[in-house]
Amino acid sequence: MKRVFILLNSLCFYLQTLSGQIFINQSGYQTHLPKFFYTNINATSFQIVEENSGNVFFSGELTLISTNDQATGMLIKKGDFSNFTREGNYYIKLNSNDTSYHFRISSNALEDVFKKSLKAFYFQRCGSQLFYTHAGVYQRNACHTADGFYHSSTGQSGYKLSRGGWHDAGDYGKYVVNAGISAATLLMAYELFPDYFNSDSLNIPESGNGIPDILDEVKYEINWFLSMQSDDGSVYHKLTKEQFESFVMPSQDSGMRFIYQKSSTATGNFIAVLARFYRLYKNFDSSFANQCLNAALNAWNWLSNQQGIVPAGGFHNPPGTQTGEYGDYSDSDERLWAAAELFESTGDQSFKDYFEFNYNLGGLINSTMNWQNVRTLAHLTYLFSKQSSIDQNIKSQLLNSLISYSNALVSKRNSNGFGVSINPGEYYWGSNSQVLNNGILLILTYNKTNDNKYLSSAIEQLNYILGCNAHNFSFVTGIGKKYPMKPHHRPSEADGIPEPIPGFVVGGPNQFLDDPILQQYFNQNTPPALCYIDHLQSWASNEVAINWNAPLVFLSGFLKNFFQTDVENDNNEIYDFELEQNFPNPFNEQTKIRFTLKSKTHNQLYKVKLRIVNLFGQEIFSLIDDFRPAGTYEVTFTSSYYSNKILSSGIYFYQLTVNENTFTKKMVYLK
Ligand code: 9MR
Ligand code: ZN
Repeated sequence: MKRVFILLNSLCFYLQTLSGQIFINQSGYQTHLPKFFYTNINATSFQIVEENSGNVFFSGELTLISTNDQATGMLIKKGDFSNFTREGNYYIKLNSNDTSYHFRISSNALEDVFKKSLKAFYFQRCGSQLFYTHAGVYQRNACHTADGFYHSSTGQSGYKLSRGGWHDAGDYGKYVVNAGISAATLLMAYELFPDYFNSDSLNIPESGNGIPDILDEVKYEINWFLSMQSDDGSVYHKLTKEQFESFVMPSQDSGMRFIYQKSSTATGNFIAVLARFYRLYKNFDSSFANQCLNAALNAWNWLSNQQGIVPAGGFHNPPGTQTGEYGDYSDSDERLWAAAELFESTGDQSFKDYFEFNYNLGGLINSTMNWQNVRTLAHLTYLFSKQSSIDQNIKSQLLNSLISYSNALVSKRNSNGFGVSINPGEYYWGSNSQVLNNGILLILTYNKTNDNKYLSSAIEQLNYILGCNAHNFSFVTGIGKKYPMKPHHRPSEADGIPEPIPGFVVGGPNQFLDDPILQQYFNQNTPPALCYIDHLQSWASNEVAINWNAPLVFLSGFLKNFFQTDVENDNNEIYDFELEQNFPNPFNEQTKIRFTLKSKTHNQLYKVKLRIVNLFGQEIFSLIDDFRPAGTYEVTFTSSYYSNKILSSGIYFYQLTVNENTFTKKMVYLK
């Protein structure tokens, strides 16, 4: 009887997933970014209908992606309305008359997910009270202020004060390895795109202190990191209980919490994060920053004296401990990463030598970063290095490897339903974080190449997380129409508030069925991407974790911010020159750019620059760079004229600088 019930249950779940649907980014679409949706309905065309008026503003054809997508077993078609940029509220209607959820097109479509996913780190804070002003209904008491006791396996006894930092995930443990990649991913976002991540008004306790909130939030973790260092420079692996806590509020969680053995992987992570934090924080508070650098250098001294991985064979939970392990077989990637960050922060030759001697031992960029493998983070730091002594040859090898790795991601995106960049076989515990980290790599490749296929592929990774997936489900709490209501997150459950704490991405589909709930609902024949359930006890598909949220912050923050509408200004009145909209626009091959210099004094010469830049403000073409007298000028821009550069379809800007003033207008190139 029970068996039948279970079978029926999973069948219903399966059928529910497969009925005819339209899959959209439920958070909405940024006005000027490419826009895609998917459907498993065998229609041929679609319309974009305005919510209030019922008017049709756009129509297009659907493209068949697969009649039997391997990851989902579904027929999947794709719609593209990238060229539709009218802001408002809409829904999609197919020629079969099926309709989608309503959604918005707006320059703020991703703002909510960005802010909430960053604020989620604040909600993970351990050791201090969360007040109503910042936490609202999710206010709570301070927790775990008396940590922690040395576990007997350390060979030490007694107590070491270690307070603060973020709870790792749905549990209340704190693990240096996983904290490392989480903090580093947030720091990377800020370091590479400071203008997009410098908000100081997230409403955390430090907001308004003149330091970007993302750095304040990471600093909260850094203080805990510092407390996990031992006198010899090494770093303890984790601070947890022996068993996972029950579903109580953190302040109600009692029992002994232990500091476990030191490990070389934790130490390598510690060095990398503290070194990176030092260079980003030194302009705000040099004495604290120096403390971080010194801690990193002490840790390096210890690490470089260890021949192999510590403890031998890698960290393992001692008998009697069942909390997270974050075990690893190799620490060579952590060591490489530590050296890369120390080099970038100090310019010191010895770190450069270490990196250059070891950088290609495990290949170049050939994997997506995750808590166990941070080699790619080491490579990215060197690739984006600002040190002048950098070896250009190594840099270009790294760039080439990034491009070819991203090319492989783009082909996965093209061949899989929903544009997702993972194949069947890759839906393991935390698969959503690999999707998001792939998105970061695609953004970085776009940044280096200006090729729009990387940008649109990155966007599809976020779309997948926010609703373009077989579950027609936003995997982020509090975002979209349908999202996890029962995440495996102790405070979200124990607070008695039905609505989970917002801004957390859950681990997502897990074809390896690593928990009893997944095993109850699915089996080996379930298509991989369907192995997800919004169930409190499905910790292997429905838990939250700091290392999964960090790439969500990166991707949503980047995509929300990188198209800055405020670069377009009305320049007719105050200035003595005028820049007109290019014509035609959008253009194919050729467009004309006109501007006028209105002379006030006879014989005045203006210093004039006219250039075309990409979305990052990087110059692609220089059209004029000299002195000009007053008059009206018309420049014809021919895309193919610049035979040495391939211009891909997309949004560009043309910028006119006259003496000290720069004006920018947007233009769209459609091949
Ligand atoms: O994210 C981790 C995943 O890659 C591992 O397969 C899994 C089992 O070891 O552990 C995950 O991390 C969990 C950690 O061990 C304890 N806190 C919750 C983490 C997320 O589920
Ligand atoms: Zn706590």
